[in-house]
Amino acid sequence: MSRQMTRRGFLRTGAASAVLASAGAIGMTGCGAQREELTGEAKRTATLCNGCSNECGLWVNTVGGKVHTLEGNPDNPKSGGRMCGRGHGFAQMTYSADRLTQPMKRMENGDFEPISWDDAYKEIGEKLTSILAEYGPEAFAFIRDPRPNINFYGPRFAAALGSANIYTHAAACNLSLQSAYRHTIGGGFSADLANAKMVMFIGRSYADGITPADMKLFANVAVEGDCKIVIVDPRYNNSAHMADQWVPIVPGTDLALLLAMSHVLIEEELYDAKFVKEHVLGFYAFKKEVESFTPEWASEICGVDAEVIATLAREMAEAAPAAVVEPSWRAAFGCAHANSFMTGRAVAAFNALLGNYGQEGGALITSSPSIGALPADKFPTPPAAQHVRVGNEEFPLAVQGFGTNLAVLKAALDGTMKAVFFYQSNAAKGYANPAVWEEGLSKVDLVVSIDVQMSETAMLADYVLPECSYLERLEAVYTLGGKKHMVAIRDKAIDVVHPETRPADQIFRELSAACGVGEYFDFTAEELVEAQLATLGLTIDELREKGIVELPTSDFEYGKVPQFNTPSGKVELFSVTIGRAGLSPVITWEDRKVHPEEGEFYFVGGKQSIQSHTMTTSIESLMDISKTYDLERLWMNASDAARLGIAEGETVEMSSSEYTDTIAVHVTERLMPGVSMLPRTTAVRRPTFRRATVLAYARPTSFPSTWSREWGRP
Ligand SMILES: Nc1nc2c(c(=O)[nH]1)N[C@H]1C(S)=C(S)[C@@H](COP(=O)(O)OP(=O)(O)OC[C@H]3O[C@@H](n4cnc5c(=O)[nH]c(N)nc54)[C@H](O)[C@@H]3O)O[C@H]1N2
Ligand SMILES: Nc1nc2c(c(=O)[nH]1)N[C@H]1C(S)=C(S)[C@@H](COP(=O)(O)OP(=O)(O)OC[C@H]3O[C@@H](n4cnc5c(=O)[nH]c(N)nc54)[C@H](O)[C@@H]3O)O[C@H]1N2
Ligand code: SF4
Ligand SMILES: [Mo]
Repeated sequence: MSRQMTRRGFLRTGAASAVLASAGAIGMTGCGAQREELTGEAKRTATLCNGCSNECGLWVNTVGGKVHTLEGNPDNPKSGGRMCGRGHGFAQMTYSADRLTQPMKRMENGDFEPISWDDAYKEIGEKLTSILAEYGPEAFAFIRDPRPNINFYGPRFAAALGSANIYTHAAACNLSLQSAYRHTIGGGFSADLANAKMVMFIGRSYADGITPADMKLFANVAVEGDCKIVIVDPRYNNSAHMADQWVPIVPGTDLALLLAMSHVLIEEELYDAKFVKEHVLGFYAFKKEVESFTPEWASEICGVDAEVIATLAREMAEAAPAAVVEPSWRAAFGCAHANSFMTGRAVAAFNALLGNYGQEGGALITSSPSIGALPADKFPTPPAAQHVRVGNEEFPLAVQGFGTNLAVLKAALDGTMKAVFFYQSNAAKGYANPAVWEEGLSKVDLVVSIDVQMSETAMLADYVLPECSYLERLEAVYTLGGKKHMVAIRDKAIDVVHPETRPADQIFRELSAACGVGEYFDFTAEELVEAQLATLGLTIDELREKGIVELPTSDFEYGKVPQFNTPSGKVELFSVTIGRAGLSPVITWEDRKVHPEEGEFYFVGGKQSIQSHTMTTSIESLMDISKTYDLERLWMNASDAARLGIAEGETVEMSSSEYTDTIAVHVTERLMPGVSMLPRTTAVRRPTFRRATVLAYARPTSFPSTWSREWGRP
C-alpha cells in the first residue's frame, strides 16, 4: 500500500505536468522561421480542430485576420478546454509552404502542372460522365475520412451520380471492431471510466492515441481515484505509467485472454445471471464453447500467466457492474488481425457477463442527435442508387456506414473500378500495403484527390484539387452523441491565405455542375448550416457565439439497460447473421493469421503522441519534437538486443513480406521479448516533403513548384 501511495504521489506531479503541457494556448504564427508581430483587430472564432478524428472544440484567436493562438473550448466534451500538441501543430498547415495552392494535373510524363479550376472541373466532368456512361455508376467510388461535412457532401455526390460506392478509411482503422460490436450489441459503446472501480484497456492507450478530455480524465482517475486500471499491451505504453497493472500479451492473442476470463466467470458462477437470462442470446452455446478455454490453455497462447488471467476475471466480477473492458480503437483489434472481429465480439460478451451495460462505471450505449429533414426544394435528395455497393456481397458484416475500402482496391486491381475520388484520405501511404494501392490506382482511369497538401495519394492522382485549410472554411454542423446530445460548429476564422484554394462545399457545388448534377448542390455552406440548425430549433448566431450548444434530446439514464439494436434485441453471443455470412455463429477461438518463424519478431504499431497518421509529417515543429526525443526508433526488448548484439541507437535492417528498410533501434524493457514495435509515422518516409524526417535518401532541398511522380517512390 505504501508503495502504491508513493507511486500515486509521484504521479500526481507527473500527470499534472502532462496535462499542463497540453493546456492553454501557444503562439502560432510565431512558430517556424518567420516570427511576425501581428497588429490589427482581435477576434475570436469557434471552430473544431482537424488534427485528428476527435474534432476537439476550439477557439481561434486572430489578430488582423491572421491566426494568433488556439485554445480548447471548455464547453466541448471532447477537448474539455484543452488541445493536444498535434492540434496546435497541425493548425500551422494553414501557413505552411507545403500547402497545395492551386489545382494540379498529372501530365503524360508523370509530372504535375497547374491547371485552372474551370479546366479541371471541365476535364474531370467529361471523363467521369463518359466513364459512367460506358461502365455504369458501379465503376465509380468515393473514399473519405468520415467527418460530418464530407459525410454530407460525399455520399450526396456519389448518389447524385447514381453510385452506391461510398467508403470511409475504416478498413484501415476500426472496421473489424465496430462491425463486431454492431452484430453483438447493436453498435459501439464507451467505458464509464469516471465512475468505474476497475477498467481493462486492451491495446488502447489514452496517452498515445490522444483525445484530450479522455486523457485528462484518465490522469485524474489514475492519480486521485480508487479505480484499478489494467493495461493489456505487448508494450508498457505511455498510459501504463499511470496504471495499476501492466499485462504484457502476445500481439493478436487478446481473444484467448478474453475467452479464458469468460471461462472463469462462468465456471465459478461469477457472472450476472439475471442480466444473462434477460438480455443475452446464445449463453449456453457460448458456455459450452468456452468450457475448454481454461486460463492454462490461454496462457500457452497469449503468454499471460494462468493465475493472472483467473485473478483478473475474479477482480472484474468483484467490481462489477462498475467494471468494464474498454472498447479499444485500432491497434489491438480494430483491423489488425484475422481474429479482430471475433476479439471484438468477445469483449462485448465479457462485458455482458459482468452485466455492466448501462450501469454506472460500466459499458454505456448512448444515442446521437439527428438533424431533421431539410426543405426538399432547396436540398433535393438524389434518388437511391440502383446497384449494390461493391464489396457488400463479399463483406456483408461490415458496418454499412463505413463500407470497406479494400473492395475498391480489389476492383481497381481487377480493372473494374474506373474512377476513384479521395477526400482527406491518404490511402496510398497511410492505409496498408502502399505498393498494392499504387498498383491498383495505376489501373484506374480517373483518380481525383482533394487535399491540402501533395500526399502520396495525390501523387498517384490525375487531378489534385486544393482545399483551403479548416481554419478558412465554414462546414455542415457537427452533432455529438453520448450522455449529452450536442451540436458544434466549424466556422471560418480567417480568409483564405491562398486565393486558389477552395472549401469542400464550393468544390462539390462546382464539380457537380460540371458533372451535370448541379441541382443537388445549389446552396452555400451558410444556407446548409442554417437549414440544418433550423431543424434543431437553433440559429447560426447562437452557435457562433458559444461554439457548442446542448440539445434536450438525450434520454440517457444510469441503471437503464439499453436497447440492443440486434435482430433479437439482446446481446448476441450466438448470431444467425454472422453464421449466414460463413463465420462461426457462436463466439469462439480463432488464431491470428501469422506467427513469427525462428529468428523473426512479432511486429506491432502504436501512435506517436505528437503525430497524426501521415498528415502531420510535413509540420516542422511536430517533426522536431519526434526527432529531439528520438520517437522514431524501432523498439526491441533488451534481451533480444543482447542476443543479437544490437546497441541502443544502432541502425538495423528490418524486413517483412511487404517491405525492407533500415532504422535505428530503441533498446528497452518496456516491450515483451520477441515483439518489435514501430511508432506510427516513422514508416512515413516522404521525399516529396521538404520537412519530412527519417529520410534515408536524398530529397529536394527546395520545394518544387511542380511534382514528379518519381519523387513519390523511395
Ligand atoms: N497521437 C495520436 N493520437 C491519435 C491518432 C493519431 O494519429 N495520433 N489517431 C486517432 C485515431 S484515428 C485512432 S483510430 C486512435 C487509435 O488509438 P489506439 O488504438 O489506442 O492507438 P495505438 O497507439 O495505435 O495503439 C494502442 C496500443 O496498442 C498496442 N498494441 C498493438 N497491437 C496489439 C495487440 O495485438 N494486442 C494488444 N493488447 N495491444 C496491442 C500498441 O503497443 C499500443 O500501445 O488514436 C486517435 N488518436
Ligand atoms: N502503419 C499504420 N497505418 C495506419 C495506422 C497506424 O497506426 N499504423 N492508423 C490507421 C488509422 S487509425 C487511420 S484512422 C488511418 C488514417 O488514414 P487517413 O485518413 O488517410 O489519414 P492521413 O494519413 O493522415 O491522411 C489524411 C490526408 O488528409 C489531408 N488533409 C488534412 N486536412 C485536410 C483538409 O482540411 N481537407 C482535405 N481535403 N484534406 C485534408 C492530409 O493532408 C492527408 O493527406 O490510417 C491507418 N493506417
Ligand atoms: S485530439 Fe488533438 S489533434 Fe485531435 S482534434 Fe483534439 S486537439 Fe486536434
Ligand atoms: Mo483511426
